[in-house]
Amino acid sequence: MSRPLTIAVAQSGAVQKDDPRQANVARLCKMMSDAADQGADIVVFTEIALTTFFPRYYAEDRAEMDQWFEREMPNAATQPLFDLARERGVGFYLGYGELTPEGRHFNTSILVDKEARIVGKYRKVHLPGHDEFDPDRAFQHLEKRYFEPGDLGFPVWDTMGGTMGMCICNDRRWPETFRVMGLKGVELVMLGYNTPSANSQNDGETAEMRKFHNRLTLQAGAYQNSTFVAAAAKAGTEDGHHMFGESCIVAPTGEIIAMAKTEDDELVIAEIDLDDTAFGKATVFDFARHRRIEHYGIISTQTGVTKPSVK
Ligand code: ING
Repeated sequence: MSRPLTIAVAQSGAVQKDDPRQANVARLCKMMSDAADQGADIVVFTEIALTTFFPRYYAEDRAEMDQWFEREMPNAATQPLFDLARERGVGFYLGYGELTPEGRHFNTSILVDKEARIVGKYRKVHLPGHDEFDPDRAFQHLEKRYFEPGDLGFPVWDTMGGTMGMCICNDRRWPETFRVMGLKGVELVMLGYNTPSANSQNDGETAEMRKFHNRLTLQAGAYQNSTFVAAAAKAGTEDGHHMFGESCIVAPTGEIIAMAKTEDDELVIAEIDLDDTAFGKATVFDFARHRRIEHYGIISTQTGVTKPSVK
């Protein structure tokens, strides 16, 4: 018995501030069409795939940034992507800025099935950066200013032949992200990321170190929860700000089985077997047999560090 699935990670090259959404969606449609030609079942697009990474810009009036958000999904700009997905019978993950009818702002991703139905929504839980202009930083990273923390938790869905979950960018740096989905039996975690090559607070940190941390977090999340991970970068230079690529697909063993070679729009495709997640879940990461939750309490009851009082 096997459950083959062809995953296409669709890395995006740079999206400039003045690039119209329609042009950006046309690029995504081109990649979806090429992926479908190569037999893809699911295409994984990136975080904030429809626009430039706008949290790098400070606006005193937050309402000025609403131009970067989608008020409904699909909408006029993204309908062609949904139409193509239905026509080609391809599911997809798409990251974008969500502005709800109640006026709430989230860094959101959706999971769309092969009939172009939105089967799942995720809202980024771990927001990096800061909420006020920080003159000490080489550049701003204002996700805490423009988004609320996600309010949907880390759901997973049984769809397209497997148990699928989503996260977004900084979420991958927190093991809780993968473990919560692992405790729900996730077999494929899809995510997008927009990660600057430079550290705005530490110019000694190299791009190589930040690429290492990207691989480390994805490989650890995959291995420690015996799940596939498919991660799509927004890469290249946007308005002078470089973001690294290295979009990749990671096996439940933690091995990277495919990786992007460029910093442009690029498909990273792998034919996987979701049954390959079973051995790890039944042996080394058989959670029911091995975990000792009586010792884990503070992971979910304590936010920051409390040092033990000296005895
Ligand atoms: N970007 C970065 C990320 O988590 C970051 C921000 C980079 C935080 C490096 C910490 C270290 O990959 C987004 N969009 O979260």
